[in-house]
Amino acid sequence: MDKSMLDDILKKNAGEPEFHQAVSEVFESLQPVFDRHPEFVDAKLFERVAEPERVIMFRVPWLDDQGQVQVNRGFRVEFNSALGPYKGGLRFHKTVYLGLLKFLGFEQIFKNSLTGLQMGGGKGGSDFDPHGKSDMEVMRFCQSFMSELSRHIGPDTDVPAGDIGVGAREIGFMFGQYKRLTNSFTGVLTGKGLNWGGSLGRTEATGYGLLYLVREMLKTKNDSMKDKIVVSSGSGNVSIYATQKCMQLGAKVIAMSDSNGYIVDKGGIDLSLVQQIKEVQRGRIKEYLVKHPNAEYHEGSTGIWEVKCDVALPNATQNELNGKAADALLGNGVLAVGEGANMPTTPDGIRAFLEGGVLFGPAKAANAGGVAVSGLEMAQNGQRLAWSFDEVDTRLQGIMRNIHTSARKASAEYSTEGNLVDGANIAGFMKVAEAMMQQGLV
Ligand code: NDP
Ligand code: 2IT
Repeated sequence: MDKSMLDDILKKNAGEPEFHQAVSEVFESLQPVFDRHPEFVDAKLFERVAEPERVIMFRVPWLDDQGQVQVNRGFRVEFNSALGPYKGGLRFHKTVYLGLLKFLGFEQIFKNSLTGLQMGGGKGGSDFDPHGKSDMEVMRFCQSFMSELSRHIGPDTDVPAGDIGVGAREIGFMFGQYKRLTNSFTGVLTGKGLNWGGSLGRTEATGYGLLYLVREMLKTKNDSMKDKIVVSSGSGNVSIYATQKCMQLGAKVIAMSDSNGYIVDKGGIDLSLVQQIKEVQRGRIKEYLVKHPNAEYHEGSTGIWEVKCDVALPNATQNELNGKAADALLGNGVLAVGEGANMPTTPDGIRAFLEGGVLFGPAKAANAGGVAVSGLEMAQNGQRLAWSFDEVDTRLQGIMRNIHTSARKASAEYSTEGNLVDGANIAGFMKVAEAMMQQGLV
C-alpha cells in the first residue's frame, strides 16, 4: 500500500517514537493483506485503526507523606472497541507519556484479537514513579487516579488491569475507590484479589503463557524446554512466573535483572529468593548476592544478553534488546526468543533473529496469556463464579496453542511460514478488520 499513508500517520503523531515503531511494523506486515483486500484500503481501515477512538488525559493531584502536594499526569487511551470493551493494563512508570501508551494500546488491539476472546484494545497509566513510595502514598495516588478514571470505565465499556508498576496492591486500592464512587461491585478491573472477584492463575498467566507459546515454537523443531539454559530479563510479574514455568518444564534460568543491573547464577536462579526480594521486600536484584555470594552481579541491565543461553526471554520493557544484543545472542547459539515484554526487541534485533533462523515469538502472540486470563476473569465475574486453577490453566494452554496455530497459518498464507511477526500481525488484524467492516463507518 501507498507508503505516503504511513508517512502521514507518523507526521500526525510527531514526537512519539515508540508509537511510530509499533505502527510501522504492523504496516509492513500487512502489505500482502492490502494487496489481496482492496476493500480494506478503500475503507481506510489502517488509517482508522491507527487513530485511537478516544484519549483521556487528566491531572492526578495527591499528598505525599510529608504533606506536600504532588501532581502527576494520568491517561487512558481507548484505542479500538471493534471486538469488545476496551481492555488493557495501566502502567505507572516515570517514562510514561501519551506516545508510550499509544504504542501499548495499539499493540493491545491485535494481541487481544489473537486470544479469540471478546476484548477491544486500550492502555493507560501515569508518570507516577512507585519506587520508594510508601503504601499510603501509593494508596493516595491510586485513589486520586481512580477518582477521575472512574467516570470513563465500566465492566462493559473499558476494563483496565496491571502492567509495569501496577500489581495486586494498586489494583486493590483502585478497585476500592471505584466501588466507593460508583456504589457498585463489578468486574471493572482484572487482576483482582482472589476472594473479591479475581481469577486463579491471573498472577502467573503472562509468564506461563509465554512458555506455552515457546513450547509450541520448539515443537515445530521436535525440541522442548527440557535442559535448556534460559536468560529472563526483568524480575517483575512476567519474569518471575516465566522463570517458574521454565523450572517446571525442566529448563534452567541462570540470569535475571532489574533496571539497575543483572545477576547470573550458573547453578540456576533461586526463584523463591527473587520473589522474597522483589514481591515482598520491593528491593533490588543485587540483594540476591547477600544469600548467594557466589552468584555474579553486574551494573546496567543491557549486558544480560551477553550471557550464553539457549532461550532468551526479554521480560522487562520496550527496546531492551537491540541489534548488538541480538548479535551477541546469535553468536552464543540462541535457539529461541520469546517476548514476554511489549516490543522489547528493536527492529534491527528482530531482523537479525529472523535472518539468523532463530525461533522468534513476538510480543503480541507471546505475552497474550496475561490478557487472555483477564478475559477469563471477566467471564467468571459475569457468571459470579470462580473456576479452579486447573480449569483456567487448561484454557490458557489451549488459547496459547491456538495463537501459535493461527499466527503460523497466517504466516504461511501471506508471508514466510514460521515468520510469527508477520503471522501474529496479520492474524490479529484480520479479525479486527472484518469486525470494523461489518460495523460500518464508526
Ligand atoms: P513489573 O513492574 O512487575 O516488573 C517490571 C520489571 O522490569 C522490573 O524488574 C523492572 O525493574 C524492569 N524494568 C522496568 N523498566 C525497565 C527499564 N526501563 N529498564 C530495565 N528494566 C526495567 O512489570 P511486568 O512484569 O508486569 O511487565 C514487564 C513487561 O511485560 C512490560 O513490558 C509489560 O508491558 C509486559 N506485559 C505484562 C503483562 C502483565 O500481565 N503484567 C502482560 C503482557 C505484557 P525495576 O524494579 O528496577 O523497575
Ligand atoms: O500488556 C498486557 O497485555 C497487559 N499488561 C495485561 C493487560 C490486561 O488487561 O490483563
